[in-house]
Amino acid sequence: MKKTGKLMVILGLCLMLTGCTDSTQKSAEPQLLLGFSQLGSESSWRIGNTRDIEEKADEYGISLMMENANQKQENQIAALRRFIAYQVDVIAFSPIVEEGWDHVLEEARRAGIPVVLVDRTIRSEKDDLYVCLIGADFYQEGVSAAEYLLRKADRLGKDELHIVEITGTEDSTPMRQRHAGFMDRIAGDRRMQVLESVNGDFLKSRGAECMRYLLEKYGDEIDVIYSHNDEMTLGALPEIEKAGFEPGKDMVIISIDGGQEAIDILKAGKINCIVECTPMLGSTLMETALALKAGKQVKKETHPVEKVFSDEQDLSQIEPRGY
Ligand code: GZL
Repeated sequence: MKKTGKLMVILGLCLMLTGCTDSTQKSAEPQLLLGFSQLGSESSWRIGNTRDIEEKADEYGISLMMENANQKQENQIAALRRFIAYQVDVIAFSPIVEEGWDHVLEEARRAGIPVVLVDRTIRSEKDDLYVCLIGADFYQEGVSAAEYLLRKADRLGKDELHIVEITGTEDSTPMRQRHAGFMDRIAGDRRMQVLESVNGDFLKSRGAECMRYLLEKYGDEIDVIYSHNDEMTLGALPEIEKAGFEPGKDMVIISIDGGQEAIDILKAGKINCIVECTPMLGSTLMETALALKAGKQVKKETHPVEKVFSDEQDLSQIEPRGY
């Protein structure tokens, strides 16, 4: 074999080893630059949501600018302005609260950058500030929580159930709609007596504080705790036990999200019902961003299908949760 032939074989082998000849290699050029403002890291749900978005951006070959606002709206607004200045192809964000976005979203509209809402929505007089919403139907989650309680009340044969509610972040979409769905569904059922709603801001530490306050004020009068997310529920449970009560038995515990830690506690019988709220929104977000980049129409709202896990079922079949 001539020298040049040998040289070509060696070169080819080197290229193979470095993967430079890998025909399945992702395109060097990202298909799209996506700016995402994440509201914080307040819960396992949120951390799972961030991880899923990052993983799916990589999978779809999308260049992602991810900024964490650490629970502050002003940080989200600043991030959106940076994405506009950077002239990203698409902006996506999970608005921590529903109001206060008009100015910055007007700026995005004037810059010709489409905006996708992920997880939570906004309230505005204007209806052209964002292209679409990808996220749960929180009102239905509240309804599902209430429907579980109505079935539980039938099974318990109680004439009256005293309910305390630990709500998520004030003025956020999940807080407003999980409250409304639950209260609307129990309205008219004379057995259901709501003692008090307190704000736990979706945080574990605040869930514990709220539970201590409610136990000091109402004690064994409490029959039901309706908590807007697992993080606050995980904070509340030790306080219930410290006060000498058995969660899941002395008090009915209803939670929302469905992360692994809470599901394991549901299986142990200390939580009675968890309404699923999936954080796995990354694939839908990437497909939507690519469609927008290609000038295609997208659906105004996309709600993931969500389950209800409770002590009415065989819980051994629940798949690993991934968050
Ligand atoms: C719901 C999401 C909520 C979760 C909480 O989609 O916005 O925020 O239920 C999280 O765990 O903090």
